[in-house]
Amino acid sequence: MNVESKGPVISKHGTSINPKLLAWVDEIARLTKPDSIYWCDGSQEEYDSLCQELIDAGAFIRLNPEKRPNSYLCRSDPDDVARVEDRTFICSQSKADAGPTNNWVDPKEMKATLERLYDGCMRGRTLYVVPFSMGPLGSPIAHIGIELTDSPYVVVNMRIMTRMGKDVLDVLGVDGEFVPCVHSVGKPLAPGEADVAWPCNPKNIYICHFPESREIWSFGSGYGGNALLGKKCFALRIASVMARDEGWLAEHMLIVGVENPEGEKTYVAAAFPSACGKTNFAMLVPPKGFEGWKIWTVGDDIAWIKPGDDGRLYAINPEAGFFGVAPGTGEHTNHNAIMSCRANSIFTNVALTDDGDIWWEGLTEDTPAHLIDWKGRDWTPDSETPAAHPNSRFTAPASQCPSIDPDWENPAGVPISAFLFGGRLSKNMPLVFQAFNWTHGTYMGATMGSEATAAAVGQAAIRRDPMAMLPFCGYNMADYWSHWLTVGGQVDNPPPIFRVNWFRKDANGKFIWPGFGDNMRVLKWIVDRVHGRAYAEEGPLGLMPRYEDLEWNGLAFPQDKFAEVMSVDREAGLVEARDHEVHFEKFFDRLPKEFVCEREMLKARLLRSPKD
Ligand code: O2Y
Ligand code: MN
Repeated sequence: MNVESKGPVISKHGTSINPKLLAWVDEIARLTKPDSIYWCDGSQEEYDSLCQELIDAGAFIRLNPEKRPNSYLCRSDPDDVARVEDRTFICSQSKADAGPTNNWVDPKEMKATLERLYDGCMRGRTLYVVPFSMGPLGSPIAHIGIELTDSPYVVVNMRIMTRMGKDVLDVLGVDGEFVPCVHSVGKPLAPGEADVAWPCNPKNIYICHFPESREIWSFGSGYGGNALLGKKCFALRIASVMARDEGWLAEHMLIVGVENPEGEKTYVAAAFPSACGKTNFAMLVPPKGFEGWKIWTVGDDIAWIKPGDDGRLYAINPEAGFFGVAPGTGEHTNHNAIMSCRANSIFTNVALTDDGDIWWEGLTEDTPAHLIDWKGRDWTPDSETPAAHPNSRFTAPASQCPSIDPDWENPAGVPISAFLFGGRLSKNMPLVFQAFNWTHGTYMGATMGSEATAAAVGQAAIRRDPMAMLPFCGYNMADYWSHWLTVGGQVDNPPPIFRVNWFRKDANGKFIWPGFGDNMRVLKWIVDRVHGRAYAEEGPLGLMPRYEDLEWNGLAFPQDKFAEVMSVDREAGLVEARDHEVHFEKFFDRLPKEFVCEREMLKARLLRSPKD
């Protein structure tokens, strides 16, 4: 193995003096047999040099610097375009600890499979050592990971998505702890074999997590959450296990600060399943009638939340960038996201314009007359396939977001005053209500559902996605709910929990609520509840605002429409409550006993006539 032949700057072991790290890199290099090893320092020069290498390899296209400075387009293999949940494994010692919602494989068996797969898998390639911090460097809430990868695409994306480079090794020191993350595209090169632009091994993908040893091993995919191991693999699956063991929460939540005209700021964390406008909500622009209000973005996807000494919960965004879904993101729908990727960004699987910029469905009102689509083919508005892949992405520095919160890198985190759970439900679920208490709120999160694709005409299929963590909880989901109950009991005054639903439809199938910026009206009521300034009346599902409790300045939204978007159908509610039983069945005796009580109380409230 040659340690000094490839890469822009080669050093044998970077600046690390951590014997555990040095021994582990050595062990993985012996197994994977790369041609060279390169320790990333995280500098701009290194980033530029790797991007140039990716251009030379045909993987990157430099975008027009006048339109999109220091930015690149990348096209993945068409068979490697998204996270693969059916190839994601939780390899805990006991199957019951992974729980009924995770794919489980015995850790010894999986290690044997991985050793076979990884043996020589980096031949002909460079092994990059990527030290990264999830969270501001040195923050007491942050944690360090080291990713060993044979993908330069991963390295440059990790530099945007995390705090990456030699500063991390300084914080790690001689005996600091790190989460070891091994990644390979799974495509070794024989001597003299020419590489492809996007090497991968899509028929042999394994995204493996070992909760007890806190290790991540990913093989076969170079894309997104499969390969940028700081994100879903570390910050959610492994971190959820760390959080359980250490008394904190690792959540699939955005974090926003709501500032009113008096300058009072209230931080809120919110969980939404995919396709519910999570990024738009994280970067919300207040509507007409909310002059003087401001929404500040702390994070768009993940929150690490720890109890502080003052009995409150404090959150950081462990990431440093956005890996945002491109289609549907436009100037009118999300100005802040568009500004975030105006420069210094990487675009994966979007279309290329004739003047060297990027385009995707929903970016502009007018569709360009000609494009090169995400597969590199000529495209016109008459083409039958979309120009950008539906899961195409922009990787952009969070610091470029105009609404980024001044405290987004505060090592102490920001105090969380409310939790929101959302979902996409066209029927029965009101626009907003508040849980009666923490246990009830945890139950609301645990039973959260969202409509996926229509299973049949007029019939929506509801996928239960507790706390939007279904694919991301690294252990038994029922134990995770118990952990939520425990954390709630550990803080002085656990924040109130709210349920929101922007997607209710009327009898004609039209959305009742305008959504987007007008979600601010709901957020204001939530903030006012936090501060004891707003009224709520008791309903069967929770505490609900009346029409007069929301701010309507700037929006003509009649009272009868509000009644429709807030209505509770008691019969449908009972059907739903019975379905909670089905949802919980598979968790057997691990289900928190409190949930049985919550379900019975929900049924009792629904059965009681409003006049009783
Ligand atoms: O397909 C991928 O690998 C990206 S998935 C993703 C990216 C950013 C934020 N959230 C998600 C998600 O699946 O929740
Ligand atoms: Mn996500």
